[in-house]
Amino acid sequence: MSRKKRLDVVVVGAGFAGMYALHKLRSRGLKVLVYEAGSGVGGTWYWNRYPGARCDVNSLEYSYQFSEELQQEWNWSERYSPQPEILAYANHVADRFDLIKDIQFDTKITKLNFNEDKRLWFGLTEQGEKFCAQFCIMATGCLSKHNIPNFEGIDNFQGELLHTGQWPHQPINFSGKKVGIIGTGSSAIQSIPIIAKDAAQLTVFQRTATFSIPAYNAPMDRGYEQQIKSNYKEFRAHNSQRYAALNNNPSHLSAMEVSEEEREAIYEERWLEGGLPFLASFNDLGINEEANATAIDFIHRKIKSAVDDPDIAELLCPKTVIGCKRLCVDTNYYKTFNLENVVLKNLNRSPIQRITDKGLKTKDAEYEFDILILATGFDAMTGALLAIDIRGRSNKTLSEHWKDGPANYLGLSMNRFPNLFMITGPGSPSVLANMMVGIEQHVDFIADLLSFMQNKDKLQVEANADAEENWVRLVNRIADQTLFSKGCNSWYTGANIPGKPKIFMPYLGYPSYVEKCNEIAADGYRGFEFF
Ligand code: N01
Repeated sequence: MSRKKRLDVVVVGAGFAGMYALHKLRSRGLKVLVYEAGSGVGGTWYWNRYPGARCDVNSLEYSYQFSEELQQEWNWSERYSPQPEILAYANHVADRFDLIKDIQFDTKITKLNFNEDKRLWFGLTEQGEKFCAQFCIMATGCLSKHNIPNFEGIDNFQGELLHTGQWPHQPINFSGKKVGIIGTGSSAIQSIPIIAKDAAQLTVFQRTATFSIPAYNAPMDRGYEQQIKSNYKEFRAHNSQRYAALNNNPSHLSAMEVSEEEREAIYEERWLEGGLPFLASFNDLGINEEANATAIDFIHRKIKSAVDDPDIAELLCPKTVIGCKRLCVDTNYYKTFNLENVVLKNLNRSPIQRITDKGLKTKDAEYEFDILILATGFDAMTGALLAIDIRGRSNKTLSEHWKDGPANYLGLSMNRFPNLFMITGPGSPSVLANMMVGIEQHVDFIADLLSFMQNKDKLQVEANADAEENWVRLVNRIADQTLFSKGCNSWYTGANIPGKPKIFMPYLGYPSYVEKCNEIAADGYRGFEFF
């Protein structure tokens, strides 16, 4: 039996959250080790290597701000960074801050059990390695457990079966190939136009149409970059005051208080600007169905003007409220359906019955493919955590604790799971804010909490049951005032995974979240219990 490693802090995952947690806590003198399932750093940007993968947040914002030198020295080449460049950035950060020596790659954690007598977490890896640590930081990512739907016959397919979230490291040659893709979320919307350029034929299987805004991606404007860099701190501080911690220029106007012409002009301007700020065109798109319907109408008209075949255009027009599912950002998505080699199939009319050895069979037809791509998303927010057998006090399992949804306090801590913290967990702004900003805020909060404990000679901390219950209620009360939780099956609510409890998971509103965290910390970490 191998010797057990004894650590102050074990971090699970070496994406941007785990990397910063390692850097921060190590700098506080703690013995930290990161376990990472992949062979390199970067998390989501390590796994999602599908063609066209890029960030939908501006490069100058989707980056760390904890080091002024780092943010000054790194130059992004495009407005929205492509996956290889973000991965290169992650590697640069790992080298620059000497992180690799404390990361163990190719290692999946299978068990984490809290021992109440020893007041330590005991862990086990897939390879049978054992370790123990006073604190566990779950930096497992919100979109890291990929979802493979339970299609009958999926193992029979003789061609190449790929998932966008587990893409191979070597390039895939689509040239002259018959390709099928299931799903039309962000991953599909980014990859379809690129694959269509090479494939002999591309068949897209759509169950739910999604709203997508053009990216208008472009080489980085060096003048703009210089302007931001000359005042980076203020730029970041300003963005942190925004609802989603993004520089999205939110409107103070209601869509219902302007004339039709004015509304059209505002939408047109936002459309030409591109990207996620479209949702900030008016201040009530997320809360008022009538206002939301005006944005839907605008985008439907855009889709119909881009797509030649009126039936295909109609099929591509989403029937849900805009924003209910994560808004997509694309380059040439809708126009791709004008290409002769691209076909769109409606799974609502003719659902998939099974995967065959040559392709797939729907209710009405059979298809043959060389390559079949599952762009079917993730068991978001909770999937990666529940994949580990986590047991807290009294041997309580996380799956039991979360049987009705992910109970938590601040998206950081859970009752009966002492000294275990999540970064961008369910209950935090996470995926509905700039992830990089949220990651740094969470890690800083946890680091300060650990220092507080050290100063007070406390060894154990966890959320108390009341704080947890009230927090979940608050997260849902806020979501219920919006259209985010209504009118579609989104991964925000777990509705994309059969059998998963349906509950809105992200906390809406980054600034108010931070305000609450700061108040709680100033009040001696109200809602946490120390032993
Ligand atoms: O996954 P998704 P994704 N039969 O869940 C369909 C982030 N991201 O990987 O909607 C048939 O959005 C499913 O259909 P339906 C971003 O936050 C960011 O694309 O459930 N179809 C849907 O069309 C994003 O939101 C970036 O009816 C099935 C698709 O598969 C998140 O990751 C880029 C099915 C899944 O879409 C997830 O995006 C990429 C079934 N059984 C991703 N099961 C950027 O930064 C699922 N589907 C730009």
